[in-house]
Amino acid sequence: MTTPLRRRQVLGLGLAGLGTAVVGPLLWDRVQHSAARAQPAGATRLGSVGGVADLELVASATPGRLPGGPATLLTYNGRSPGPLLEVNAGDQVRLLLRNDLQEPTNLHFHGLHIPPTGSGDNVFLTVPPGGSFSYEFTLAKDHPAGLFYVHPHHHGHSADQVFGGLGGALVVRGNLDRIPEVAAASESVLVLKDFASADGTAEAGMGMGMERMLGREGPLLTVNGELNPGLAIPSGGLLRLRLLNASNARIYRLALEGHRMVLIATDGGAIATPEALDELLLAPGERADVLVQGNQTPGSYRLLNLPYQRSGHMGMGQVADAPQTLATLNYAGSVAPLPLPKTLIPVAALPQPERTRRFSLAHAMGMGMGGMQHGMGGGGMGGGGMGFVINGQPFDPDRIDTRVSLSSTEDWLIVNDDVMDHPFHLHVNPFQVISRAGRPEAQRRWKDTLQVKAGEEVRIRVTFKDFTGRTVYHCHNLDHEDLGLMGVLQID
Ligand SMILES: [Cu+2]
Repeated sequence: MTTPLRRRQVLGLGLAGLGTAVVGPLLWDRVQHSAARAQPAGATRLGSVGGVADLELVASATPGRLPGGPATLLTYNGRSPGPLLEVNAGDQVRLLLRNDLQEPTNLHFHGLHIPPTGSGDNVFLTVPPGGSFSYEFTLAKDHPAGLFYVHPHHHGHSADQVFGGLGGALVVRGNLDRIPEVAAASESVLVLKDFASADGTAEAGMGMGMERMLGREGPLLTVNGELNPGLAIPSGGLLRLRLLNASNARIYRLALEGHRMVLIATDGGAIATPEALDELLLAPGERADVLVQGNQTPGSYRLLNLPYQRSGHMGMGQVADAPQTLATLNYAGSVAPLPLPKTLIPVAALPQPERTRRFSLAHAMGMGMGGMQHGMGGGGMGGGGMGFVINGQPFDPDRIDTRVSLSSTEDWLIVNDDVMDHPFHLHVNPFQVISRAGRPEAQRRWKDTLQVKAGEEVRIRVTFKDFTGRTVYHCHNLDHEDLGLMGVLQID
């Protein structure tokens, strides 16, 4: 997964000349853990063998280095991002999580269609400090192939732990990978994540309460833990970039100099027809799979993060006014031109909804401490009792907010009644966007995380398939989630 650095660029944030700007590779040698399992310590990639994935992730605070000095990073197996996990549809997955942190944690299998209960995608579990838990589930044989996201989801700690470095990509291989043109492409998984600088600065000049209210962004923009890694493409070649926004709150607006990005999958699902894009917006938790053709004059081209103003910033915090370089695409060699696929995988229309529900996302001032205890978590927030609510209520793990029937289909109106953007995420079942601000979506696509801008209203449709149990929906700006923007869904 990690591409050798061709050229390092230190971001224009007063960090020039501070030397190595690498998070992941530096941590490679620092892994001290040796498990009884057949995994090389410090491996960048862990996969399944013979239909069984036997995986282990150790969450710990690891000494590392960021531009500006030494820093403590939160890592899986000594790495941030954690090792790339690679499994096949139909695999039996056993994943032992060991918690070497000083606080509770757990795992969420973001985007996977697996049970939300027991040892599945159960975010109500607590793995205490020094404890461990074995997540065990089987992926259906027809589970969508795609890019998924493993990250901590312990309410009150999610944002701190993701912002500190915990998270990693999970690839499920399947039908999309067998399309000949897609199979012929070379592939890079790019985990996009911003870090606070070594002195802990997220957004300079703002109190912690305000940072958390907006959602913390860091000034160091990394790809697979590196600043400006190189990506190689031959003339005529096809490169499949699998993009994951693993940031706490940062929304990326991506563009590749001189090239269009040809979208083939959104979140965890292929689309029906490839779609050429000049730029791509990726909110936290969102993924996109794009093909890039090596059809330009050989040279170097930057993968850029274009300026994006999150709603509600009102001039506060860092909003870059110039494109920032994330990675560099370098031409090397040539091959006979590889074609783009013409069609991908049909996305069937969901049945007509049996009912429509409305979810209003907002913030609330001056909430009583009793009501906000769950929302505040361990982080504290200052700002005089400000939190976030869905339909007027902050998260309470002991309250069921929404009850649905197994196999039923519903439309959900996600209404952002706030002044901030709120990327909406539903666990376990993917959804389709029906309309945005009353305008129908051009192409059906599978989503599990969706940017909903301030003031916007989006209609999504979801069928609650296969699994009963309790799960959640929430804002994937994880500071907002920890501050209460989450609801409990019971599927009966
Ligand atoms: Cu939010």
